[in-house]
Amino acid sequence: MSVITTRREGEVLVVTSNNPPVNALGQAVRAGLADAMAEAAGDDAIQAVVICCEGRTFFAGADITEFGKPPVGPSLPEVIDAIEASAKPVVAAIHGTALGGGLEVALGCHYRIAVASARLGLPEVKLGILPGAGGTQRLPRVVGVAEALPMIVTGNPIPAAQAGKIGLVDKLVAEDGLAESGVAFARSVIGKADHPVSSKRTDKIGEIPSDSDFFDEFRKTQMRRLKGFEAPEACIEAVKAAIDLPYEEGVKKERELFGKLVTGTQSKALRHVFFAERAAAKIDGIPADTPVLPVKKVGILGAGTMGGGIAMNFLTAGYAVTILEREQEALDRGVSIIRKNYERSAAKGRFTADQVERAMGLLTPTLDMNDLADCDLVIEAVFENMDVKKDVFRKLDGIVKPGAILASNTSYLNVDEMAAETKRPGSVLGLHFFSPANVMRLLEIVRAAKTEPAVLKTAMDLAKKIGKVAVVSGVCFGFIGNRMLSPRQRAAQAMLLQGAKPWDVDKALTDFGMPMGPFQMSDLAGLDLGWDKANSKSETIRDVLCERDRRGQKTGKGFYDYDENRRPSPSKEVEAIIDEFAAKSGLEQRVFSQDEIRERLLFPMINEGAKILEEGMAQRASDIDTVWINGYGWPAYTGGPMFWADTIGLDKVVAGLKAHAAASGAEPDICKLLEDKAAKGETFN
Ligand code: 3H9
Repeated sequence: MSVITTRREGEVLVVTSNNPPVNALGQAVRAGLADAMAEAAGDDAIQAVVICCEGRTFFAGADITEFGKPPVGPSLPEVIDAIEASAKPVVAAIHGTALGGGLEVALGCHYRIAVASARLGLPEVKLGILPGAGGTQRLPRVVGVAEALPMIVTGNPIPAAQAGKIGLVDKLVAEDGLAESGVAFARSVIGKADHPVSSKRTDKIGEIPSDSDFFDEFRKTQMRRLKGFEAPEACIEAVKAAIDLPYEEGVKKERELFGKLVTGTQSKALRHVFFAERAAAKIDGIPADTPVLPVKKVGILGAGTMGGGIAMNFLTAGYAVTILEREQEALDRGVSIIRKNYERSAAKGRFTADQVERAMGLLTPTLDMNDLADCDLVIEAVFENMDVKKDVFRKLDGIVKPGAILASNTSYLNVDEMAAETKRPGSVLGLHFFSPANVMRLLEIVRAAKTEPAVLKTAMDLAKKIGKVAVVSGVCFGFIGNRMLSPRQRAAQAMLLQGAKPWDVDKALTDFGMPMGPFQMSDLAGLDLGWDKANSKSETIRDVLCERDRRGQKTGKGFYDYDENRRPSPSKEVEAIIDEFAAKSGLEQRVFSQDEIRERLLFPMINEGAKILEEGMAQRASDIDTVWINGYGWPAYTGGPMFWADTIGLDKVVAGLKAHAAASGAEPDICKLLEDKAAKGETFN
């Protein structure tokens, strides 16, 4: 059956798209829409057209899988121009999400109606491009620059009600019977003398001149978050063109900018990220009909920063949560921090007061482990020590109802050993949240040797419900993310002994786009994490820093000195300590270029990623990219560590690893998978 069908409702032609899963505007859909417009034009009995979609959503945009392939007409801009040029009014009837090219189709229509649950947006920027089918020119004309700019530059969609307020949607209609509402709306406008044409509107476009402070102010508030991304600035340029140029020339500018971005590395990388996140949700080796187990009530052990953050994820999503601590004081403190976090979010407008109370109303604090008996899932976030964890699992197994899932939030330890303490190893797995757990999007789901498929699938389903991007990892020390940190940390330390300064090392990574470098990260985490004061032998730089009470941000100094606003500056004292160690090491001192530092830090991570892949600890290379982008702030516009390695060439990575090893007089420890792929000219993704 054709993806586009038409039917007549009296004098109205109803054009319906049925292209699951998201009605992407692939070639067949575009051709079908063009044919439908021709049908409407050629039939005198037709006086109006309604465009709507079957399934879960209105058009969710251009078909991203077609990017990079030879174009097959009609193009989306041609189809939208044909809709807009129709002498008969065209109504877009929107449900689900009208995104990207989908919203551009709606903007080409003369009228837009939507159900209240619909959302509308131009998310192209998140794919490293900009709206390329007239969106940057039509949206500012329809809603004004002040509303259009943030939608185009941030890519965040807006709810239908807001779209109604700003004039993007003409009417909000009932959730049921959308096509019928479309027909009724179409009939109501048939007699009008003329119909609004987005590209010809001039009423709102002149409100903000292109040289006004508005753009600089906008850059100041928004662009820090978007640092390093090429597309946002191009979006601004396109919107300015909408103000300064006639429509046709503005469109030309938009297309020129689109063409440049879509063929660039950043867009390729961001498209990879889009598909990588979706691929990560697929679990290898489990039957398609594996059931999802019911989860209504969640137990959390530990009301500290981690436990509290984990609890918030479930509370926000509407799950009942019982949180357990050993002491009343710690429990009270944990609960009050959760409330404060919610209230802070409410103050920023992210929650209503009602939502805060609803979430807090779902929380039951307790000191008695027996209160976890009827939970469907219990996550422990207790002290990171195997004996403590084993004890917790033994106890939980005796208390929590049979069939319930028991999970550890460990960031390094062996989940198989914990599972072995229970009589239900099939129901045990790792759920590794990243701090702050209520904010960070990543969740590593650790698949233990005996974890049952249904338990894994349930965890993946829950992850989606609480808004996480989940990645499955096998059991290995540090799983995917933290395991790759270790070689980076070793490389950073080694460079200190050869003449590099902590701030030079960190800068190489922040310039690359990471939120912080290895030494800034150590200072944030605390240098005394795992440091044993009683047995300290002043053998490492860290020992000496800790002994001098330079334990990181919390003591006001670590590798850096910090002012009262926690702003770091290089420290003479640290430099002297490092010089002393460097002199003792007998290693030759030299200057490192920023390029070399970056390679020495990042190539060993790629090598470790390849080992993780070779051992089957990650299901696919793109999962590793997803972990690093969502858990550690690896710049998405490079596609993640493995995609980045592909773009620079695996042979170059191998050669770099060999050269770095030779320079330190060490044997290179290069993963065979990496070496083989490099030799064959292959890539990871
Ligand atoms: C654009 O429009 C450019 C134009 O301005 C200019 C052109 C000239 N194409 O996310 P889900 C697949 S750029 C192809 O899990 P949800 C997705 O890979 C586009 N495939 O569902 C997945 O496949 P699989 C601007 C797509 O319910 C399946 O659909 N638009 C596309 O959680 C289900 O996806 C966007 O950037 C696509 N456009 O969320 C919107 N979209 O089952 C991108 C999805 O094999 N899409 N797929 O893994 C989304 O944000 C979400 O998919 C959406 C649904 C919110 C719609």
